[in-house]
Amino acid sequence: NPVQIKNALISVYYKDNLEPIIHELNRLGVTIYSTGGTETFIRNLGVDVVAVEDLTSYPSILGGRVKTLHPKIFGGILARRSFDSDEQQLAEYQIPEIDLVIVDLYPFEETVQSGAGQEDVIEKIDIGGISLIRAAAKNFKDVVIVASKNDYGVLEDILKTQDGKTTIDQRKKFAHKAFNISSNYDTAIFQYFNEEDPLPVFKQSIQTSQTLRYGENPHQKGTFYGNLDAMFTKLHGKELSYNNLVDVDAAVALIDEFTEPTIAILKHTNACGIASRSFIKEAWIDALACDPVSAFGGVIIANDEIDAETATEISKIFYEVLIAPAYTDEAIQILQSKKNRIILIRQRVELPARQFKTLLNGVIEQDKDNTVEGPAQMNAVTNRKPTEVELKDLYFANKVVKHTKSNTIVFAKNNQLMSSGVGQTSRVDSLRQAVLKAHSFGFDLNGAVMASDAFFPFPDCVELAAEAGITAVLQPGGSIKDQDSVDMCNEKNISMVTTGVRHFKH
Ligand code: 93A
Repeated sequence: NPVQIKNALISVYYKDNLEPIIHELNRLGVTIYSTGGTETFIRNLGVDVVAVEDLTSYPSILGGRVKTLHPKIFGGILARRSFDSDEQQLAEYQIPEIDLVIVDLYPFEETVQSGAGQEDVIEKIDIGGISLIRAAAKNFKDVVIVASKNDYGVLEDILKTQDGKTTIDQRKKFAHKAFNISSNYDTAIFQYFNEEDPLPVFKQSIQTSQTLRYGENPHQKGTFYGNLDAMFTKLHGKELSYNNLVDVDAAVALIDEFTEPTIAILKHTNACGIASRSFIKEAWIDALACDPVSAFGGVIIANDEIDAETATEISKIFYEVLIAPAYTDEAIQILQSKKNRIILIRQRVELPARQFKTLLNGVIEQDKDNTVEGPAQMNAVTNRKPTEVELKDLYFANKVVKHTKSNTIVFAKNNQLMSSGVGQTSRVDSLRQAVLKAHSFGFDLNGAVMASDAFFPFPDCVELAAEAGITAVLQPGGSIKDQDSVDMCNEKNISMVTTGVRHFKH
């Protein structure tokens, strides 16, 4: 049911870009009601405007704190056009139906960020404007609400192409945006007063949010709280989904462990391929070789510039998201020629040091696992000590194991992931899975190394690993049966280091 706009109420803080809308409304013969500064702005454009004071027969009082808060305004916005009783009351009290509301709120956040004092900040808590937004959005069946200067363009288009008529879908969409704006606005006010919050980083990050297409599955609603624009510049593709975000988070954490040119491919937060090489193209080729089947539809992350040659190679497979610190112009051209892929440039920003998860009737929070083991933690416990080459691979494998779902076993060789067993309910199952996977993709595990995220409860893991060709093992240690595993290594003449640091990832 298209609704024709006949009366509009306009009250905006920033007047820029309003002019074309005023001219359109004027062309359509719409009566415009407006508040002080906005009214002057419109009058100066040579367009007729009715002051809200003339409608309410009340002046703006208390230095502007009360200007639109009046039944003659709110009645005209909230009246249900399909209710005879509402219509009768409008007539009785001589209230005009207002079917378009344009509001741009007092800039509360900007004022806080400018370092203004409390008195100035308090004055920027918009009361009338936020009420206008809520009222108009509530009555979206009959009213159009434009709640931010960012939407003037959309409104202008509608006015131009639909001659002042709007559809219910359009009005509902505006209402949806309006409630997003009002909830963000109130969150910002809450955060300003919330002095006891011990989590300043999150306090900031939840001030902006974006509704996701859906949550983990299409029947689940989802929202991201935070400012993705501060972390990524999107060169191409649709919006990141809930699952993309989860994977991108895992990808960023993983890649930051590596300094030499490295590419990782992730599926469901686990690396299904990763390699460090002298050149990024080689890193890609060897990361993909690990498991080209799982790589399909994955999230790819690089820690070095993507050049044209690498872009050509990457474009041969279907992926969901590609993240890199930079791309050559030619690489961008190549990558953008493929549809349905999200391409992001990552900016380095400081990330929160703590993480949260809701569970039961509360929330748990903890420090992020920011520990990386160095030479001081590498404690060789077997007769045979790891060689230089094995030690290098153990460092590599340990970084991957840290970012893989428990229980996990990682096999690596020459700075390349061979395979991993992820998220199994027993460690020995993870190991079997890793052996099977490595063989199915043609890897020879002879001379490869193994890392485990937690200790071996029994010697079976090292026994099977040695039989598969593994020559060096890394694990935190700490089992009462540690010695059994050490003895097994000695029997098989392989080396083992314990680090004392467990890397569970549930
Ligand atoms: O101080 S208020 O909360 N009281 C009100 O009744 C009211 N009505 C609109 N602020 C109010 N507004 C806000 O005034 C609008 O949200 C807008 O930001 C601003 C526009 O004022 P002017 O037209 O005088 O420049």
